[in-house]
Amino acid sequence: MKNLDNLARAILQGNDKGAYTIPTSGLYPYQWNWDSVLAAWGFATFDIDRAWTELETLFQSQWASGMVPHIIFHEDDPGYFPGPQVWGTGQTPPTSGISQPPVAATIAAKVWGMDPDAGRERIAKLFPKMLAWHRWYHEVRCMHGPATITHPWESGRDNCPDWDIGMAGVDGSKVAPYERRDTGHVDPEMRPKKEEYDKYVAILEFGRDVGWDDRKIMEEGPFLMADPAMTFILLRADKDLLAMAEKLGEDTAEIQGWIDDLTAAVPSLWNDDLGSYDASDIRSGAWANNISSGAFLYTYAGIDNPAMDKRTLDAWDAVTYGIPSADPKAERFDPQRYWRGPSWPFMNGLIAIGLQDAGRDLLAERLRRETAELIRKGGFYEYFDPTNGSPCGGSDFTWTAAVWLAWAG
Ligand code: 9WN
Repeated sequence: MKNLDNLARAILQGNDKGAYTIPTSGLYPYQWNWDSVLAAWGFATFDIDRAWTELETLFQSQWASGMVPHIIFHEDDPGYFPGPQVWGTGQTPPTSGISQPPVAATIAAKVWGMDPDAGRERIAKLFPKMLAWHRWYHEVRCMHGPATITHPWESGRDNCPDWDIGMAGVDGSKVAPYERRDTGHVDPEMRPKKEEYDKYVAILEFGRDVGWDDRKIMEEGPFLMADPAMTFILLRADKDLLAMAEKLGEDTAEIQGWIDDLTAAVPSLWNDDLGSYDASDIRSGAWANNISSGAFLYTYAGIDNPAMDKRTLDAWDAVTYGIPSADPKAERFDPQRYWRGPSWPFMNGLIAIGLQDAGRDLLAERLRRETAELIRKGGFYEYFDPTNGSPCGGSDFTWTAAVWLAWAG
C-alpha cells in the first residue's frame, strides 16, 4: 500500500523534533519512552541513522540510578498536564519520575538486524545503558519477584482494569488544584475519568515529596502492583539483551541470572480461579481478577501456556479487530475508553512478534491483517474500537505509523 506507506513516513517526519519524536502534536507534545522506541522501529524502515538517533536521545536522559524516565520534557509546552514543574525531578532536561515498559532492547535488536555492519558501533554504545536500565528494573522494581509498577502511568496502560484494586486504596481527595489538558484535545469519554486523574496526581505527589527516592516509593508509596505486561516485556528484553551481549563479546552471567529469576517469578502471576495471568496488589496480595493485554504478552516473553492460549483466543474471537486491551466478556469492558477495551496497533505488533517467534504464523498473520484493516479504514489513530473499528484518541500517531511501516502494512 504505497500511499499509506508515504503517509506513515510523513507522520513520523511531522512528529520528528530533530533528535526525538513526539507521539502526536497537541495531546502529547514531549518525548515518551516506549513511543520513542517504536518510532525508531518505523524510522529504521527508511532512515536507519534517524532510528539510532531516536534511541540515543532517549538514553541521554537516563538517571544515575539507571532508570530511563517515561517522559522527557525537552521544550516546555503548556498543552500537557502534568508538566515538568509538577514532576519536580530536578533533571536536565526535565523528566518525569517513573519509567515505562522496556521495549528498547527488543526493538534495538531489530534495528541492528536491519543495519548489521554500521549498526555495531551504535549498539555497542547503547548496550551498557540498556544493561544499567535492566539492572535498575531487576534490583528495584523486581524486588518482590515479578516486575511491579509504582504508578499506572509506569505500565503505559494507564486506566486498564488491572489497576482498579490498587487505585481503590489511593486517596485522591487532597491533591493540589490542577487543570487537565488531555480532555481539551480529545473526546473526554475516551479518556480516564476525573477521579482516576486525582489519584494519578496523588501518587505523583508522593514520589515528588520523597525526592523520587526508589526505596521509599517501593516501601511506602500509595500504589504498588505486579504487572504481567511489564514482567513479560522485561523478560523478553532480557533475552534480547543476552543475545546482544553474546554477539558483542560482553559478559552474560548477570543477564542470565535476571532471566532465571524472572522466569521463576512468572508462575506467581497465574490466577488459577481466573485461569489467566493477572495483575495483583503487592501489599494486600489481592488479584485484579482481570484478563488484559498484559496477560496476552506471555508469548512475547517466550512462554508456552496452553490454558492462556485458550483465554487469548476467547477474548480475540469475541471482537472483530485485533486483540482487545481488556476482556470483552467482562462487565468492565469499555470498547472506546483507552486501556479498558480498545485495540492498540502497537500492542498487536508486540503480541505478533511473540506469535511469530513461537511459530504460530497463522495467528500472527491474522493479527497483522486485522490491524492493517483498522488503519486502512480509520487512519493512523492512537487506538481503535475492537468491535466496530472506530478510530479513537489522537490522530497522526507516531507508533501507529511506525508499526504500519515495520510490521502491519
Ligand atoms: C501518560 C504517549 C502515552 C503512552 C501511554 C499512554 C498515554 C500518557 C497520558 O500516552 O499515557 O503517560 O497522558 O495518557 O497510556 O502508553 O506512552 O502516547
